[in-house]
Order: sequence, then structure tokens, then C-alpha cells
Amino acid sequence: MKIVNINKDWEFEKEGEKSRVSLPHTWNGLDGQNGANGYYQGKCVYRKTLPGEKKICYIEFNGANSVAEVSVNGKKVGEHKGGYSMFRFRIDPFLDKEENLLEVSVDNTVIPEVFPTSADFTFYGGLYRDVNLIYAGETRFSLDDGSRYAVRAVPARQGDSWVIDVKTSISGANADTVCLYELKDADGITVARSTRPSDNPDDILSISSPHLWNGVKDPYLYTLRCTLVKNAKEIDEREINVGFREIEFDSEKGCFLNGEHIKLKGVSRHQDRENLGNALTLKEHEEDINLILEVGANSVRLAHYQQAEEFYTLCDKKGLLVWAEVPVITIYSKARQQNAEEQLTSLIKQNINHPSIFCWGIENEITLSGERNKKLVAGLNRLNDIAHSLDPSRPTACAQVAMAKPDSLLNRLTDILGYNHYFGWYMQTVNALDKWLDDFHKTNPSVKLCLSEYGAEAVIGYYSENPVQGDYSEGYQALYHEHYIDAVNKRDWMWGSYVWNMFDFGSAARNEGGVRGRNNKGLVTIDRKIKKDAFYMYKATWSDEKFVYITAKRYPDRVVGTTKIKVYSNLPEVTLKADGYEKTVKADRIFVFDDVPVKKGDNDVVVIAGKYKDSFTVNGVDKLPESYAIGKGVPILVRNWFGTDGTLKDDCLSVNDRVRDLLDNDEAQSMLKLAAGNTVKKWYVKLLRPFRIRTLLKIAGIDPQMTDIINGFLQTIKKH
Ligand code: GCB
Repeated sequence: MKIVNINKDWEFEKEGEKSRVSLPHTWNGLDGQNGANGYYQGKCVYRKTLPGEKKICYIEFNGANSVAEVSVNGKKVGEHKGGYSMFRFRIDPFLDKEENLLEVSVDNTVIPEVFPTSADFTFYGGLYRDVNLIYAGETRFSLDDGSRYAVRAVPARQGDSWVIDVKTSISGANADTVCLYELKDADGITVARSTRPSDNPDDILSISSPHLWNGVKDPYLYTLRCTLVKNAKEIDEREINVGFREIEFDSEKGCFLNGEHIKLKGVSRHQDRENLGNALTLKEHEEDINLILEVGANSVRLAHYQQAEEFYTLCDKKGLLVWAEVPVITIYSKARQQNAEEQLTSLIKQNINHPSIFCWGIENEITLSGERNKKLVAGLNRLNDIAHSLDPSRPTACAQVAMAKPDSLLNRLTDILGYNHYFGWYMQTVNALDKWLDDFHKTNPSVKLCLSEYGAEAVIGYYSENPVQGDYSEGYQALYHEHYIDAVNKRDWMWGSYVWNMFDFGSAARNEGGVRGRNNKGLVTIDRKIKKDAFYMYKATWSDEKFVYITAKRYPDRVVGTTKIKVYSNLPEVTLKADGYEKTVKADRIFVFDDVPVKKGDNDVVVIAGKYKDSFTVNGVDKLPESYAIGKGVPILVRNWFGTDGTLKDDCLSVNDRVRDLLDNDEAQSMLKLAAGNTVKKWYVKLLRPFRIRTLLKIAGIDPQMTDIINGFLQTIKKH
């Protein structure tokens, strides 16, 4: 097999305009993030000339969002639906001229039969991952069985020793060719070996007392080298990482890796980056992994879809436990069931060998609009069964929307469960979390629960000495996370939690905190340049790397008198020195100095913890700069609606208004787009204009809690 990367130099046509581009490429790198006027969702074409070919040749696309049609010299080669999985087509029969025109049309229009149709992230269109040509011989590891390597090698413990169940798919198998398996340790020493006929290649390899893959502590990998040998000559080969590990979940005791208790300290990651959109290279993947390791996480939720092969491989190497999932999200429809099954099958077949992946997520917040759809449970059961039959070794998971009732059928459908909770951001206060968790566990003692999401927005630039919910400050985000991580750590029965999100990400329809087109719940900004204060709270909680960090350094202007300075550190004692002031505080991670003197002009502040130091200069002023607070009239979704006490603000929209009142209001329009994407037909909306929102929600079976939330959102929008 020979792999030739063909990323360089494609003709790209968008709306009749042609240009030259190299892959990875998206046409939404800018408009998918600036939120100005929506983003381009339509069909674009990539073209390239390929030479004639007589040898067997496949073309491999590692990601084309979301529907791709491939043709050569005007003849259709194939079509793929689903923007996140790898796919291949054999093309040599089409490469019959000296020069052949390869055309790939890629379309990111939302269509009902392909997931996702509606979600809080930008559906960047394009050929955004590598494209390769793969040349192979008559007898070869299959290139069209839907897997990546044609070899599935899943280790399992059997008593005191371990076995690797190897299943291999070979095309053109024949009696002269054998398949040789060699398992090598990290030093390249062969520790197990076997030979099988190529027409019956499956095998079970045994190894006693292997060096275990033990998460971030010791991500030890073996390599399974598989070769096809004909007349003593190697004619094809594959190399696969193998990690020996066992993971178990218990509804009272949490998670165990190789028999040892481990709390999954997780963050979630979307695959985009400022201005690049989803078109990433290894460099960006590596930067992300390094930041995730720096914060001290040992697990990552790769939301909400299949991510790049390189990223799963990096997780294998670094020991991060991965929650992998498909974009079965927000709104269920039978029309998308087949596509959901295909995307799940690809996710599993293409990634089954990664020891880092510990579960298959089959859905996220699929009941956002209620649980009424009669086909929903059957559809999800089918996905659950597919995951189990393709991979009996891993548990299935789902991430439930906050409003899903604790006794929901869906809570018992998968092997392990997550809930996405935003108490203290979208609803109520952070304290509501504790009661919800305890009530849930009491009524569902056998459910193995984690928090699959929780987060609050922080926009760089906002500061308050006393941060409050909804002020978009780094300070409030940090307080929110202080509460959540303590709540999780206090409860031994919870197996883990996932911060939403490690990084700010593009969400074209959003308009929050004065920032358009972005979800600002990251611990790190979308350009990966700024680690927000909450990042250091987690680092102090999770990481062994010693440090001391002064929060709110980005806001040096403080009112003359005294100021409160909060410091994060994973050392037990911190001393703060300022002009004429010195104080030592002993605490657990969070050190508060609430009486640091501030005089007009410069005030140098130094903190010391063991041999570590941090410092900054406070600038004493009479009044905090206006820019520190979120401006009045800034259109935001969440501001002011938390804690609605039942009284309605008459000058703002509410569920008592009619559809037409929302449609005639710009701000409400952008919110509707966020909620429904492009899935609602225009004529249908027209028909609904005279109806009251409350009535419609009732007819649609939306439960009262959700109606309250929608009302809360509407109450943030001024009528005009
Ligand atoms: C959720 C969704 C996630 C959103 C997040 C948010 O529950 O699963 O996709 O981005 O909430 O920030 O609202």
C-alpha cells in the first residue's frame, strides 16, 4: 500500500467564483465565526486533475462536511452523507484517460436526513481534513470495509492473562498469501506472533502480564504489526496501537481503570479554531492536547461528532480517556435514523482500536424539544444495539438535556449516563446543582452518572469586584466552576465530569456577551492565546504541576481604597505582598486577600507560594473603566433572565406573545435561528404567525420547565 497525500492545489468554486486552495479547507473560516449575517451554507466544488491509473487506487476523504459527491470525468464515483467520518471510493476504473478531472461537490446545507440539523456550533463546510490516494495490490488489507485499517484488535483480560481478538478483512485473499501478526512492545521487541492463511485471517493472540495502558499516568502502547506475505515478500502492512486496559463503572463507587479508582476529570473539545474553522493541521491538534494536559484533565469528551484520527491517536499516546460520540443531537427524526446508524457505524469501525476511547456516545440532548416523538426510543435503542454489537467491549453513553426527567426512559437506555447542567447560568443558581444530584441519585441508585456538560460564559474584557451570574466576567465563570467541581468531587458515586468547554468555539447564530458568532464558555479563548482564570482553578484542582496564579490580572484598574485579590495555587500557603501590606493565607487551592490596599497610580503586587511567584501592577483609579462591565443594550441571550421570580417585564417578550411578535423582532429572530436552525419551513412559520407561543409549546408537548426556560430567554429581549 502506498499513501499519497493530495492536499495541495485544488481549484475551488463557490457561487461561480473560482480560486486555488490547498486542503484542509473550509469556506466558513471567517463567516462561520463572525456571526454578522449568518454563514454560507450551500454547495461548493473542488476540482483537481489526476493522471491515468492502471493500479488499484482508492481516494480517501478524512472529512467532508456534510454531503459530498465525487465524480471523475463527469461520471459519478460515489456519495457520502455525514460531515465527520472518513470514506473511500475506488477510482482507478474511472482514471482511464491521460488526464482526468476529479470533482468533489461538498454541500453544508442542512437537510432533514443528515445529522446534525440544529445545534449550538457552526457547520463549517468544506474538504476540511486530508485527502489521500491509496495505491494497493490485488491482495490487500481491505480499503472498503468501512474501517480505517481493516484490522480490529481489541484486547481483553482473561483470568491472569490477556488476549487480543484480531479480526481482519482482506481483499483478494489467496492460498499463496499469509497474514503475519507481530505484537511489539514499546522497545520494538516482539512479544507475540502468529501466522494465518489470508483467506481465514482472524486470530486470537495471547500475552501474559502485559504492561498496562494506564491513562495519563502511564499510557504504555504496544504496536500490532500486520503484514501480508507472499513468496517471502511483504505485499501490504498495517500498524496499530494496542493498549491493554480495563475500565469499569459502578453507580456507587464511580470509575475504575485497571482495578484502581479514577475520577474522570474531563473537558470537552470542539474541533475549531479562530479563522481556521474546522480546517486544522496536526499543529493545532497538538496545541489542544497540550493545553488539555496542562489543565490536568485525564479525560476528554470529543463533542459532538467524530473528530480527526490524529486527535484520537494523540489521546492514545498521552493517556487521555475519550468519550467519542456521533452528532445525533437536539431534534430526533426518523428521517435521520439511517444516517445516525451510518455515522455511528463509521465512528466505531474507524476508531475501535484506540485504547483511549472508553465509551461510545449515541446522542446529545436529543430531547431538547421534548420526548414525545414515538420513534425516538426505538431509534436510540437501535443505536445502542449497533454500538454493542460492533464493540461489546465498551459501554454506551448518552448526554441528557437538563430538563429530561430523572425517571426518563432514556436514563436507563445506555450503560453509563451524563446530564448536561447549567444551573447558575441558564437557570436558577449554582446551588440548585447539589439538590438535583442528590435527588437524582436517590431515585436512580443504579444509574452510573457523570456531568457530561456544565459551563458559564466568560468574555475577555469584563471585570467586577463582585462577579454575578450573567455578567459574562471571568470572575463569575471561575466562581461557577469552583462550585461545580467541588460538588462533583464531594460525591464519590459520580464517575466524572466534563467542563463545557475547554475552548471557546464558533456558533454562528449566537450573539452573547457582546460577541457575535461564538460560544464563550471555554477555559481558553478560541485562538488558544488566553487561558481564562477558570483554567487556573482547574489546574490548581487537577494538576500536579506546581504554580501560583493571580486572577483578574487583565483588569489592573481598581478603585482607590482596597481591592480583593484572588489567587489560585496547588501549594498549601500563599503570601501576598503589596506596598506596606503582607499577608499569608493557608487554604485549599483558592486564596482570597480581600483587603489589599490600593493608592492612586501604580501598586505592585507580588504573590509567593514556595518557590513560585506571580505579580502584577494595580492601577488605582477613582472609578472602574466602563469597558469592564458589559454595556447596556448589548444584545445577549442570558442576561437578566436568571432568577425570574414569576413577575413579567412588560417591555420584554414573553411566552404570552404571538409568533408574529417574535418574527418581527431582530433579536428574537437570531435566537430562533439558534434554536431551530434552518429546519423550519417558511410557509409553516407564516401559518403560525397568529398563535400564542404558550399555546404552541403546549400543543408541541413541551414541558412546563422548558416553557419557563424559553420564557426566560424571551424576557431578555426588548419589545420594539
Ligand atoms: C448544551 C449543548 C452544547 C451547547 C451548550 C451551551 O447543552 O449540548 O452543544 O453548546 O449546551 O453552551 O449552551
